[in-house]
Amino acid sequence: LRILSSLRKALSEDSFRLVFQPKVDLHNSRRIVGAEALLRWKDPLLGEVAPLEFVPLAELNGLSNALDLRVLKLFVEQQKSLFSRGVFLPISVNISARSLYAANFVKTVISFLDFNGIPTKYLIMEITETSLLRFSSDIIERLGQLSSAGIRLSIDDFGMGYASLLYLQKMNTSELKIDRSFVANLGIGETQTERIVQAILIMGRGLDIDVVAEGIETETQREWLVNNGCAVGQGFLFKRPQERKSFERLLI
Ligand code: G
Ligand code: G
Ligand code: MN
Ligand code: NA
Repeated sequence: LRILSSLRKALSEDSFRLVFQPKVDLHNSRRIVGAEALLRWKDPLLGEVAPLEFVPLAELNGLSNALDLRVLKLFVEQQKSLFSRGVFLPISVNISARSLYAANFVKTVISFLDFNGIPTKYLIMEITETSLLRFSSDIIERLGQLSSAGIRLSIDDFGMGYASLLYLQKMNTSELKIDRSFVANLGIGETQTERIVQAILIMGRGLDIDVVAEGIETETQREWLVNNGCAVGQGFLFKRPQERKSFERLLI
């Protein structure tokens, strides 16, 4: 309860920030091809609160829209700062599926980007696959509107849910992110996991959807992924999520 009232208060203040985990070319991991923005909240009283705590709390209390708009605002600030230095990089944000329940969310996002001069192709929205389970055709249509506007859609934690391939196509999904629980078991003789990941990579090629591996922690995993045709990944092997300043130093 105390967290909830602090969260309500925080949404009207400035105690949120984004950190950025680079997405890299798995053939040449010094090459940064994008980044995932991850929300951090430092409350004056509670200290650092983990997103695994406050994101579900926000969702249960009708605050996910406010939270997502806050994230988009921080995203825009970061992109403006990078653009002004000649760096143009697609950045992914995590969006709560619940935000899409609000009919005006799509319009709000598109006009907010437009107002701030951020071309839509520099925004990737990540939505978890498990949240897609509860999706109605309305929501799929809204996701389709986002992609029609040029915003790229990414299915996070792919492999953990049961996303319909039909939905993936209808929404015009750009990217699938292989859940890190799969990646953790690559290259160590776990043939079942390896076959699943191979199937995801083949499907991605067939449907023209980029496949990104997350949670890469070892060189063995990177090598396996490269040998099986996965071009992009992120994980502690390359970079941990970076504070804004150090993220910018990697790019400029
Ligand atoms: O960054 P960290 O590993 O602590 O993230 C934990 C979880 O919180 C991840 O699953 C991530 O998707 C989620 N998360 C991080 N930032 C955001 C955000 O800005 N919005 C939402 N909805 N979830 C986030
Ligand atoms: O669910 P989502 O993919 O949004 O989760 C992002 C979270 O994963 C971030 O909190 C980030 O800190 C974490 N993460 C990123 N790379 C790695 C990694 O290589 N290993 C582990 N264990 N966690 C990672
Ligand atoms: Mn994510
Ligand atoms: Na994930």
